[in-house]
Amino acid sequence: MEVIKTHYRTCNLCEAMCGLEITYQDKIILNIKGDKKDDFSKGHICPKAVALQDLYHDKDRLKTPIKRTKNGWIDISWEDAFDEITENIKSIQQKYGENAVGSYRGNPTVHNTGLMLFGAPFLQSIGSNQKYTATSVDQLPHHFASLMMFGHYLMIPIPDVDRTDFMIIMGGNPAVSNGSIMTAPNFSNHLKAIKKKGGQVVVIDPRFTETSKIANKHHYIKPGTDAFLLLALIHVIFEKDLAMRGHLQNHLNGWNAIKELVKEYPPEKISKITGIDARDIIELAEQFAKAKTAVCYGRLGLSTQEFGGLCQWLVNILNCITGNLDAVGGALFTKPAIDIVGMSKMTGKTGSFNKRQTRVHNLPEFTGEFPVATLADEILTPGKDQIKMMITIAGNPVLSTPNGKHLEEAFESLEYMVAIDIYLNETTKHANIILPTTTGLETPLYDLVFHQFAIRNTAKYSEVLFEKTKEQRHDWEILKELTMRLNGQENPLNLEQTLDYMLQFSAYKEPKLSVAELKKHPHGIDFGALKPQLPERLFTEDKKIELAHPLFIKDLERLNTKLPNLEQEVNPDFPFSLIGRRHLRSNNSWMHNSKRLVKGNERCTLLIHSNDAKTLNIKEGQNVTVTSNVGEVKLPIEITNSIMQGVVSIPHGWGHHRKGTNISISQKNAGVSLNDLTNNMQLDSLTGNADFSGTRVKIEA
Ligand SMILES: Nc1nc2c(c(=O)[nH]1)N[C@H]1C(S)=C(S)[C@@H](COP(=O)(O)OP(=O)(O)OC[C@H]3O[C@@H](n4cnc5c(=O)[nH]c(N)nc54)[C@H](O)[C@@H]3O)O[C@H]1N2
Ligand SMILES: Nc1nc2c(c(=O)[nH]1)N[C@H]1C(S)=C(S)[C@@H](COP(=O)(O)OP(=O)(O)OC[C@H]3O[C@@H](n4cnc5c(=O)[nH]c(N)nc54)[C@H](O)[C@@H]3O)O[C@H]1N2
Ligand code: SF4
Ligand SMILES: [Mo]
Repeated sequence: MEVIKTHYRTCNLCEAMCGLEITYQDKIILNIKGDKKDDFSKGHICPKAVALQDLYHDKDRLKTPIKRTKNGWIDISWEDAFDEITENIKSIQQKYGENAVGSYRGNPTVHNTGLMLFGAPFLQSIGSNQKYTATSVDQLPHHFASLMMFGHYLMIPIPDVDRTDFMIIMGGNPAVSNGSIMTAPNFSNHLKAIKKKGGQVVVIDPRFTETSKIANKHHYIKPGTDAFLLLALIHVIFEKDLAMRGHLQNHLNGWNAIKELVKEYPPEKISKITGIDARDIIELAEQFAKAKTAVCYGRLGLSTQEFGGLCQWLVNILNCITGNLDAVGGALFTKPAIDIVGMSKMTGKTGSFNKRQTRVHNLPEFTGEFPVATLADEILTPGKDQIKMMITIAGNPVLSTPNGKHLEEAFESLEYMVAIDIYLNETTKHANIILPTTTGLETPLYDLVFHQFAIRNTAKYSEVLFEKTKEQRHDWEILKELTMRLNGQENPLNLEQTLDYMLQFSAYKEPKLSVAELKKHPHGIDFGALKPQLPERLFTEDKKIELAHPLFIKDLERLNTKLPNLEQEVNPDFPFSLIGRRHLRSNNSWMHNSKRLVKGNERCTLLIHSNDAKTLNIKEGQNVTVTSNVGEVKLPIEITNSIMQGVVSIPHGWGHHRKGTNISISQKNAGVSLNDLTNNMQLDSLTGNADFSGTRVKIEA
């Protein structure tokens, strides 16, 4: 027997970047706990990190390539798999053109250094415009607002939670999600600290969430109406003469235009639309503007709605006109050791919008990708540039994109499909070949994205804990091999060498950074709190913040056309609004194969207000049918008083009952898929992001 050893690494499952301390012996994990010596996460972990061992030992996980045949799946060699895939890419492109090969990259991409570094060259070697990712069912509106206002799609302001006196949280539940586009491990503790020092936390959400429980105040809001609320808050701040230009006064374009246009949104008019009392709106605006420091943070629930682009723009405006943008205690920009934003000065990659449109629904490109809600129709609709082959990488769009059933049908119609994934699941079962990868404890990790979104400037490299077996491949090795076969050029750098190359541009010179140096700091390096960086960091041509970008002004017209509808109360065919939710022991759609994470009470339930349950005459635990204009699901109800009347909620990421998968524990805890109800035609037409919060349903016993 080996001696007991300890390994330190960062958890790769969500955005919090918690440091882990793992003790093990002979490839057996003895314990996974929080790394107290990691200054950033200070020993915090959640139950998902402990399940990393389940992922490592999971018998259902694929280790060698498999190929679908008439008689079921068979193992094939890596060599044969690479040959077959490259032949198919080439022949399909020869027959139908370059754009006939589509790709979708999912969320674990941004948690995987290899996929981050080797994904783009791979897609370049394919040369197709038909590129999709999970961004357009998630944070696209943040990128959109950043590109239009600051000139760079990754310049997203991060709440300075440790130094703020007042925080508004809209459409985010960081007490469960552990924070998103705001890497702050143990987020609940940061909130408690704001309260402890006499500050305030206000949550605005259609559900009284786990975060609301920690906050000082909660306001229920009707789903999809946040843009109106934000306009009213800004209205009050200007009307009461509480707006201030602050240190950015000489770097703001469009101040007066904003002041003028919000005149149309007095709280009295907005109150009925949002369901929030006018006095509460006024009070909130005043408190926010008068607080010494304050920050408004809007996350997933704010982005995945019909006016997600306007919402994220208005959040930035609210922070800016109260002097809290680029200010300590407000919203600040990061400068991590590998600074992708800073490096754009060399690469020129700052983001793009509407350079081309999708073929079927004429939707805009954003930074090289199209909105994934339109993917099924791009596959199913005949014509030039129709997608005939798909490559999915670390994604499960059948469960995670709107109208999953429609996408299943589309995948079935493809001539060829490849999935780079660890499981045979709801999406990958449609592939002809699945290329399995290492994951979690077997992979090296440098968080290229989450250091860029963290509340402090930090750097950390995690080495592999368990070396992969001879038959396994890392994601980056697979992509590198395929790229070489497609473009004929061998990339001379491996993963560590690529990171070394990037680290040499670090703004931090002490210590001199390299992968070797980072390995000497297994608990990470802290370069301090975020600092104001404007106007120098701006990427706009005139080095000014574009407050009143014409695209947003124009989109307000679209918002205004909604006013009469929203004032009308209920849609008789579909009287309920449907929203999603997350659980601490789920991670999107793919961690339900860990027994420890799915045990206990059924979690995939329909949350419904007690008064609504009474009206419908349905009882706790009873099965109901939920129907939208695209589909229906059956699931048990859970009665509560902590959701707005007229709103119901189904957690996202379930629906593992589909046949032909090999995820045995997930199948036993199947639940239903929220995205069998959401509509792929329902979008924020400004950004192309999916509109989940606008889903309307009816409920029958
Ligand atoms: N209605 C509704 N829909 C939603 C949401 C919602 O709140 N409501 N949330 C949205 C959000 S925020 C997101 S990010 C998306 C997520 O959407 P997706 O990214 O499409 O889905 P995931 O469930 O994250 O699936 C990840 C896939 O990657 C695989 N995988 C895991 N680790 C690795 C790895 O290391 N390498 C490789 N190659 N594969 C790996 C898993 O097996 C799984 O198949 O869903 C979105 N969809
Ligand atoms: N445990 C766990 N952690 C996760 C994940 C997970 O699946 N499980 N997923 C990770 C991923 S990929 C992401 S992107 C992040 C997301 O992290 P968060 O942004 O915190 O996302 P959610 O927890 O889905 O919270 C969204 C909130 O928006 C509310 N909401 C819905 N519609 C509206 C609306 O119209 N207006 C307002 N104001 N609120 C609305 C919902 O009630 C919900 O409370 O979490 C990450 N962390
Ligand atoms: S909060 Fe996120 S990063 Fe931290 S242990 Fe849990 S899953 Fe991992
Ligand atoms: Mo996400």
